[in-house]
Amino acid sequence: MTPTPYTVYYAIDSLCSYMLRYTLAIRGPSKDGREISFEGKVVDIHYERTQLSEFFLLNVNPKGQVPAITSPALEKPMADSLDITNHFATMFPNLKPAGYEVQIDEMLLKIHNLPYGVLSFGGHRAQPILKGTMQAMKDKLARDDISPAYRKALEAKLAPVANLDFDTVFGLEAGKQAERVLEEFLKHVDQRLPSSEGWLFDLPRPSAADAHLVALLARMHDVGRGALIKGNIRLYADRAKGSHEWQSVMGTYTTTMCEG
Ligand SMILES: N[C@@H](CCC(=O)N[C@@H](CS)C(=O)NCC(=O)O)C(=O)O
Repeated sequence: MTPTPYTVYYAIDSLCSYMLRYTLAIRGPSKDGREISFEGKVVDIHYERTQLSEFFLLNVNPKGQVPAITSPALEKPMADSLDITNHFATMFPNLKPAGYEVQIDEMLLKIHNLPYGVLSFGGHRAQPILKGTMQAMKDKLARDDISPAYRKALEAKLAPVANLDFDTVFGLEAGKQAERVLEEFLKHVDQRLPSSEGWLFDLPRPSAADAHLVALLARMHDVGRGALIKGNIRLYADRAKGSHEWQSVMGTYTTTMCEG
């Protein structure tokens, strides 16, 4: 049977992209023997900013964010690492083994409700990069040779951040507050980890919850917040990062453009 083809738009310095790509790497066998194939397309979100291109905004993700997927099997492109993970979880049972769906969904939601943007960029020199993205949108909008549809898409992307006070939102105080939230979350995680080998909820194989969690822990390490990851969680993260699936996703990269 021909595998169903998917195109995965991702960035090499995007946490949510790593969450999705590691999910795909650990997906295991499909429910019905149908395989899928992937073509990866790198989107440079912080320097070239191709997520702001007319093609990407109008044909892939109007939010101008990665990850996103397209496929002849989908009615329309799909964005958001969690939605995409849930899509693949219906095809690959290892991502949400029977009987563990509620716990895995709860963990995934907790991860995605964390202030991981502030944890990644808070008080950090990545702020100029984010400000640069905003300026790039303004520069494109200042041109008079862009199509009305592209203009509308850029305006919609700019609107939620146009008045953002970056220095407060990503400031030192916000970073400290976000660290407290992360510490509470890590206590929750600690209670759901096995004491030695194994994965969340004592499962024998990583689930989607592990995929998103390991990527988050790697990002925290890479932005210099590794000291918050201690004891059993640190051992778990190191075990996962030693796996060939994680290494097949990471290659020689780290999860961020920041030097922690
Ligand atoms: N909730 C989304 C968040 C996606 C997101 O924030 N993507 C970031 C990279 S991690 C992005 O594309 N940023 C570029 C931009 O917003 O211009 C998900 O889980 O996929």
